[in-house]
Amino acid sequence: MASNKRMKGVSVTLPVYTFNFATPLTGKKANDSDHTHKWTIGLRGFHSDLSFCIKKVVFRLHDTYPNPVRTVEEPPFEIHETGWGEFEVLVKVHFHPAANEKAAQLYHHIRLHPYQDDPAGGAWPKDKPVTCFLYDELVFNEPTETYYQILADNNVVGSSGLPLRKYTGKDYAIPPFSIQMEQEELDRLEKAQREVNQQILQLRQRKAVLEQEKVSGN
Ligand code: SLL
Repeated sequence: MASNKRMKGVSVTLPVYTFNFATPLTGKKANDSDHTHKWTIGLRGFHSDLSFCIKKVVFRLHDTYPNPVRTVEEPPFEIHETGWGEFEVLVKVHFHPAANEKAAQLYHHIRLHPYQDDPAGGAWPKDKPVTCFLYDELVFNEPTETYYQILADNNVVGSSGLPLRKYTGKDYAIPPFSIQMEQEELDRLEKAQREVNQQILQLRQRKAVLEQEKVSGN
């Protein structure tokens, strides 16, 4: 039954990511204009095309582009362009009316250049796309009953939807986000915390020794 009633105390999180891929333009196309790269920017979820919960995505490009506001009403929620410079894109996510939610705003900085060597240590191969992935979460606090049902029907409720393991294959278009990656980050934070605690302890001990020496006049 359709209901706009909100579910008190309920919060549903949908992991998503914005991405861009870029490759240098070569040959004839490169001479037609001052554009140096072709690129794609988009928004994706982890195991479905997101159209069950998103009505449209509006990408706001740099003002140097003709018609900088690009609206995509169907999946895949992505656009293809060419250009010469990097810039920040405002990605506005509009939900279905049943959600009764304001549009969410995400930001993605388009990367055209690798700024690093190939993981193997060599120069970045010319034909290898530069990729940039940004993890994000769409959080629905106290969703309407109708929208909650839509989210539940699409397995968003009760599971993060993230893959268990980090992708290690060769497909450049697949991001590394996973439970494993999250755990590795938590482990790094915990290790850093332990090290800081250890240093604090050592400094306290050193201070106590110094204070003791002062008192006893040594
Ligand atoms: C920069 N601050 O200077 C940035 C701006 C703008 C990129 C980058 C234009 C495409 C067109 C284009 O690539 N703009 O002329 O149609 O790097």
